[in-house]
Amino acid sequence: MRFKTLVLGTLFIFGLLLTSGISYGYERAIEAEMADMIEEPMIIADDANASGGQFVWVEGEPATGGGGAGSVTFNIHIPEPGTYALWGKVIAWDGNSDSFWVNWMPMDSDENPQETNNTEFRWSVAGGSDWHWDRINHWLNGGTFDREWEVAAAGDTTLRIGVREDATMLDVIYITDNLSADEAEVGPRDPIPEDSITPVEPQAKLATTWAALKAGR
Ligand SMILES: [Ca+2]
Ligand SMILES: [Ca+2]
Repeated sequence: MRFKTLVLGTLFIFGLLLTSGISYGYERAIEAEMADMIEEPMIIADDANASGGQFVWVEGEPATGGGGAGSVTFNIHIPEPGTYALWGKVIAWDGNSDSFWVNWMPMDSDENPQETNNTEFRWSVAGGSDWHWDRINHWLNGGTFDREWEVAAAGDTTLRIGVREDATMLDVIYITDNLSADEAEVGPRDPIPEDSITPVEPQAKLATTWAALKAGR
């Protein structure tokens, strides 16, 4: 009886080791509208179908051209070194509203692709007029490939998503160390309370408060 318990216990511990050895299993979702910095003309807009009821974009008709100004920036603490992928929950109506610039520092160079046009940071967003998930890729001149980032040490990182074409919509960013290209296997998801250890106010509310304060002077 004791032997059987010992064997079962040992098997259980081996099982735990195997499971934890495959992957650290880090994942986190962040509302786009919760960005630490929103640079105009990128703005927060309402949509009942968006996670949290809000998303970010440069407002306008998708076929008007333009773009290249505005961004959202996220300060993200990564607790474990590892290799990470990013997914975005997006809407891209057409070929004139289906790209962003993405650089994640310190893994990427801290340049402004809106000025350098460095295709290394060009994200070709999968088309679709309903909210859908798209693995962040780089759209190089020779083809489009899923991106991954090697985080050498735990610590603070800065993710910047810059506007390339107006009207491309971003609802949620999902960070994972599951590098599968299969959406069903990765299971990108909307934020849950556990994602925000320190809850933050949406930027729109901060802006409203600030405007109200100024008006009240
Ligand atoms: Ca395009
Ligand atoms: Ca959202």
